[in-house]
Amino acid sequence: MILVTGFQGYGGRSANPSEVIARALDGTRIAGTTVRGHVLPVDFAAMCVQMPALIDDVRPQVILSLGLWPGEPMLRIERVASNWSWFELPDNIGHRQNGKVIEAGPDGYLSTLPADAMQAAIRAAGLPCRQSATAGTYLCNATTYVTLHHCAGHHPDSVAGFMHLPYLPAQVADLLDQMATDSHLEMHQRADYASMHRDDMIAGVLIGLETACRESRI
Ligand code: PCA
Repeated sequence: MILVTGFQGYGGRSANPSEVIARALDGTRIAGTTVRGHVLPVDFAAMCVQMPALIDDVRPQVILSLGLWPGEPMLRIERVASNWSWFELPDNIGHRQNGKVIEAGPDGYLSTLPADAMQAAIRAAGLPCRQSATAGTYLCNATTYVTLHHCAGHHPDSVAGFMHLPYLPAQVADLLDQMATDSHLEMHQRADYASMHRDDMIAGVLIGLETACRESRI
């Protein structure tokens, strides 16, 4: 099995591209293996319980979690999860996790996905993709950390990691309208207008997963 997770909307946004992509991929077959798409709540405490339980239940060989990074212009494969949370925004139940993700955990984990090969394959298909050395300090980093910590202790043969996604184009169209209505900032003062079409995100994620399966001999 392959596990793909996305998140609900958060920070006042009704949609999250990662939810759209996780739902779209649910049931897809890759390399003879079925994809299970699951949407996680934007809730630190619930994620800390649900993610390990989901991994124990699905027993996936490949785990790719997805989330929105507002303003990111391309698919962004995360290399590192750190044991540090600094929630600038409360999660959807109003909690701000400021401190360690797991109190007794190590300082960080490196993604076990074949990031170089995934990036090369996605780019070869004509889709923009890069790697990053920080998944931030919000829930996406915490989810990656919890996943890698759980796999290290209980599922050492699974490969796991995270990919951040840009906004969907319709979200940026709404932002532009909202900005024009609010008239608080000039357009050049914001840097979160990049977007990518849903079909391109799906194509890129599928290529990434195919590559991860091939490299893991699945
Ligand atoms: N992005 C947030 C959390 C949920 C999401 O989609 C993040 O980057 O941490």
